[in-house]
Amino acid sequence: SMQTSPTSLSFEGESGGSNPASQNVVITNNSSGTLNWTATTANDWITLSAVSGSTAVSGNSILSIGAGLSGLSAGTYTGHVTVSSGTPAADIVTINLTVIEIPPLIANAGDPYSAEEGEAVLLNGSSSSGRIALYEWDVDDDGTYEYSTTSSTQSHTYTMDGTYTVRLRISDAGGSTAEDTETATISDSVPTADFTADTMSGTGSFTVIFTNNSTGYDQPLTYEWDFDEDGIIDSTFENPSYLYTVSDTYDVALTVTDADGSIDTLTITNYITVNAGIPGCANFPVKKGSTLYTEVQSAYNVASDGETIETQDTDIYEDLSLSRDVTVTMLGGYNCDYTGTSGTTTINGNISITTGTLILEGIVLQ
Ligand SMILES: [Ca+2]
Ligand SMILES: [Ca+2]
Ligand SMILES: [Ca+2]
Ligand SMILES: [Ca+2]
Repeated sequence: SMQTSPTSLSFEGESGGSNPASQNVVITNNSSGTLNWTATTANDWITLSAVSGSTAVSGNSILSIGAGLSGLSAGTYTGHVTVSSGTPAADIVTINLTVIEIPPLIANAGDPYSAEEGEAVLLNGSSSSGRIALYEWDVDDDGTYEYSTTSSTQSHTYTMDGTYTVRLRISDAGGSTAEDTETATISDSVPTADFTADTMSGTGSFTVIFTNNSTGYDQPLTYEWDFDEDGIIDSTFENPSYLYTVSDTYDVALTVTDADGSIDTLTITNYITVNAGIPGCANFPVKKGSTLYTEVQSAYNVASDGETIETQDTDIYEDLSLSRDVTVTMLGGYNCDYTGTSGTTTINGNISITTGTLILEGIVLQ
């Protein structure tokens, strides 16, 4: 007798797509003579590798069965293959075919995008549908696609503010395409003003060195400093220094402007405190000849060889750089009007001498 196995096969494919792989049935000869068989089907979408064959005693033959999708719309189909050996018994192989509708190719470039220049935007084409093989993004709709990817999302960073049209083009494996556009609104970045000072309080007169810590995307930044809260700009340097001479507390304000005109201002109230030198004294703790100075360095710079610099009985916060070929005497501890001495002067700071001579009396170096 003859045996055909299996007795049913199932196929699946996409409408208009490529045919599914063929599957085999095995025809086994269990009789005592050569088996001559025929294979027939009434279904024109079923293909057979052979319509007849001979199978030796105890041997078997392979019949390959396929399903052709051409012309078939989406749905389920059932057909049959009849394997007959001429004897009354015939084997029936049931063929099941499911044809899936291919979803149409529809591009969706996502929802409106918004970000600040310099920030990454995640372009999202995941709401597109169809058998998508490729996503291409033209981030500024100039006809040149910046990205080509199999992923439905793509990160992009706009370097300039503005309103852009983003175009998504999707393709399937067969080369069909669909497109969609979306708007990307990219805002201008604003700088952040920030600064510190090397010292925030002192006595008499002293110099404060300010350090800019502002940040901004639109470089370069420009700087406007007001050290004494009078509304008048005192410096446009990035890291300026300022000599305070009048006892008071001072707000310090830094306004930064970025390359395309965005502005930020930081005002730190009561940032710098200047304490009076000797109570009741004007803040001129240094005197040379008949001239009063707020700083030792200023007096030294114009001192002649053999001259004397007088300083008041107070703390002076100052670094000194002595590099002139002169011998200068510094006398400390003077009272308000320099009519006599009442103590010592304390110099808080570094003194470097590269040439010349400095003679100190009544001076304490901290
Ligand atoms: Ca482009
Ligand atoms: Ca900008
Ligand atoms: Ca800006
Ligand atoms: Ca000012």
